[in-house]
Amino acid sequence: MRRFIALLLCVFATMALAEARVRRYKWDVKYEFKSPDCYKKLVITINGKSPGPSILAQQGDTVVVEVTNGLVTENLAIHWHGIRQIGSPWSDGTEGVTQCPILPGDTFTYRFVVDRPGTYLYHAHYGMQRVAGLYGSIRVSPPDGVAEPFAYDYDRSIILNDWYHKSTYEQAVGLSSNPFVWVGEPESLLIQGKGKFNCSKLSSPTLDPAACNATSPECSPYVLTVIPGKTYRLRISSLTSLSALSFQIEGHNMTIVEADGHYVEPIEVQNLFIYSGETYSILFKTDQEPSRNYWITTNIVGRDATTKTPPGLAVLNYYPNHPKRAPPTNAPAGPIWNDTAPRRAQSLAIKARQGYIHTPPPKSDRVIVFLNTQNKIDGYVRWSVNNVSFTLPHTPYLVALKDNLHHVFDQRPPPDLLHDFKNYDIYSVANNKNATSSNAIYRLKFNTTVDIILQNANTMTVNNSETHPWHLHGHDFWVLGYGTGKFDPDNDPKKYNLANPIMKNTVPVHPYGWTALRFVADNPGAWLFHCHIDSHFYMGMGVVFEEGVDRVGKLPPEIMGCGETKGFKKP
Ligand SMILES: *[C@@H]1O[C@H](CO)[C@@H](O)[C@H](O)[C@H]1NC(C)=O
Ligand SMILES: *[C@@H]1O[C@H](CO)[C@@H](O)[C@H](O)[C@H]1NC(C)=O
Ligand SMILES: *[C@@H]1O[C@H](CO)[C@@H](O)[C@H](O)[C@H]1NC(C)=O
Ligand SMILES: *[C@@H]1O[C@H](CO)[C@@H](O)[C@H](O)[C@H]1NC(C)=O
Ligand SMILES: *[C@@H]1O[C@H](CO)[C@@H](O)[C@H](O)[C@H]1NC(C)=O
Ligand SMILES: *[C@@H]1O[C@H](CO)[C@@H](O)[C@H](O)[C@H]1NC(C)=O
Ligand SMILES: *[C@@H]1O[C@H](CO)[C@@H](O)[C@H](O)[C@H]1NC(C)=O
Ligand SMILES: *[C@@H]1O[C@H](CO)[C@@H](O)[C@H](O)[C@H]1NC(C)=O
Ligand SMILES: [Cu+2]
Repeated sequence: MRRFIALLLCVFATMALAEARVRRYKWDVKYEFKSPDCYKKLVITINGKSPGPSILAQQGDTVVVEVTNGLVTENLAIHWHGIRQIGSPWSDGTEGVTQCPILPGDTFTYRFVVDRPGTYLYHAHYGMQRVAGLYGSIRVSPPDGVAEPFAYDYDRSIILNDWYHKSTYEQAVGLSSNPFVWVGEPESLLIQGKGKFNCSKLSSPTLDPAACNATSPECSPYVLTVIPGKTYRLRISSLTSLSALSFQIEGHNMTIVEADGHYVEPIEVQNLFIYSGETYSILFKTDQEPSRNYWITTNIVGRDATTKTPPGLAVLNYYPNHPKRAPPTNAPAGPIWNDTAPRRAQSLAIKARQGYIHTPPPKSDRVIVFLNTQNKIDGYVRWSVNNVSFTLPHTPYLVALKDNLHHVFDQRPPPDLLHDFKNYDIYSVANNKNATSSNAIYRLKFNTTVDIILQNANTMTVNNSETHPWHLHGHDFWVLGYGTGKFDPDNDPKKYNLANPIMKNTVPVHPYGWTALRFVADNPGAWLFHCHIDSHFYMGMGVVFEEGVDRVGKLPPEIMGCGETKGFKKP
């Protein structure tokens, strides 16, 4: 009897926990020598790992992450990518927008609710710190008893990344120097933190023979072991600092079923294109010849890296074959890097799944057209949006807005549309390369519907336009359409997909094209919207939206301590 009561209590306790669980994490962030692609360099780790620990939670849970900055000589901030931070805008982890940086030696606690099931990410959001390896995944499962619209036997996650041997500092200093020093193509591609750089390529022999060790277990390929005859859900995310990627599993087609936390009307692909900041779930069946292993491969698209960056390789290991046994074939080649047609086709094909469609408001209250250009300011190369290259103020916007510190950032609103947008030739290098830099922001009327048109254009190089993955903090947006060429404000909106648009938090604007988004400004706070290419954002490719800041609750003092914030950090 007593045992029965104990069992009952146990059951009740589990039920209560399932309702509103708190997931606590304690993270020590520090630099360590690591060799993720065989080349040894300083990498930022969380509890000794890069990628860091995965956050596993259920819809409605509260995630509490106590972060201690052990970087000694470097500030820190961590962003929870895809989590909207409803009611907790100060936990978005965007240094300069929602908080002061976490100083070396300090501990900061992020606390937020994961309100939707799906695949999300976290990564550093201070300067170009993400490049140094601080990133990981967040997996939110649906509530108990809520079924997903597809079935699978196993659930796995991988993050794709590009990897540089230059430090974050070398990259950042080069980008902000005159003459400009571009970061170049990455040395390798990592699949779940593992890649392979050809050590023989090092031009000068290093004094330390361990500096690049081709047999280091740290850079043995990532192995995904599978059981034949099963269906796998594979969550694939990209946190590249520059590269757009293609992803293939040799001999296996993939069915896309989720994008950025939203169910997708299933589409079968042999190749998945993925941009920095995006997450996808695909299903694949282990229905191929089981006596061998297969390649999993990722390649750079959109930039000519063919002679510079080798493909990223991992192994699909059919149990019980040996996980180290190399597949008997060559890895499948990636798609042609400069063929944008299949990439546009994938973007257009992704629609919300029937039965899971959130219908967008039929009309918007405001339309903002963002012309993406590369410019020079006083001789320095920058990226601009509507001729404004973004800079962060010393006082985070959230604090400045809430405390009415009007003097800490430019109060003049940046333009919704360039006055000469109609005449702007997106195919030629702009005659006037000058732009202005500013920390001005877009203030949105609370609860209004806003359309954003991302308009791509030529860079400062003749016949060149790049792909930019734009990421919005604090919201998901509807993707209403993609187009080639110049956006036509009179006719293109008539072609918007208002029936079953996918909702996302990151979306590409393709070369010489446009992408139209819609969102409702109903999340009080200050939210960054930026190109997810680290170097592009660092060079000014971003904007900030404010909405309903008067509705934001009392700011926690822990986010203060820089610029003109009045609060002090707790002792
Ligand atoms: C590694 O680089 C060396 C020197 O460039 C080259 O000879 C060799 O073929 C490369 N190995 C591989 C596996 O690419
Ligand atoms: C390279 O790594 C292997 C495997 O860990 C190790 O046995 C070897 O000593 C390393 N070589 C050097 C030069 O450190
Ligand atoms: C994958 O799909 C292609 C068509 O898109 C088809 O030709 C091929 O047979 C499929 N492969 C497998 C393993 O199902
Ligand atoms: C890709 O680039 C090659 C030259 O590098 C060119 O011959 C080819 O026409 C280009 N293809 C596309 C689709 O632009
Ligand atoms: C561009 O900026 C430079 C430096 O501020 C200035 O000297 C030059 O006149 C500007 N050019 C144009 C076309 O505005
Ligand atoms: C961009 O800014 C420069 C300098 O502020 C200005 O002269 C130019 O007219 C602007 N260009 C456009 C397209 O608005
Ligand atoms: C936001 O707007 C919607 C539709 O116009 C309305 O139903 C809702 O009450 C508004 N919410 C707030 C908080 O004002
Ligand atoms: C740029 O593209 C145009 C049109 O395709 C072509 O006529 C021109 O020769 C190209 N210029 C260069 C420098 O490649
Ligand atoms: Cu960009």
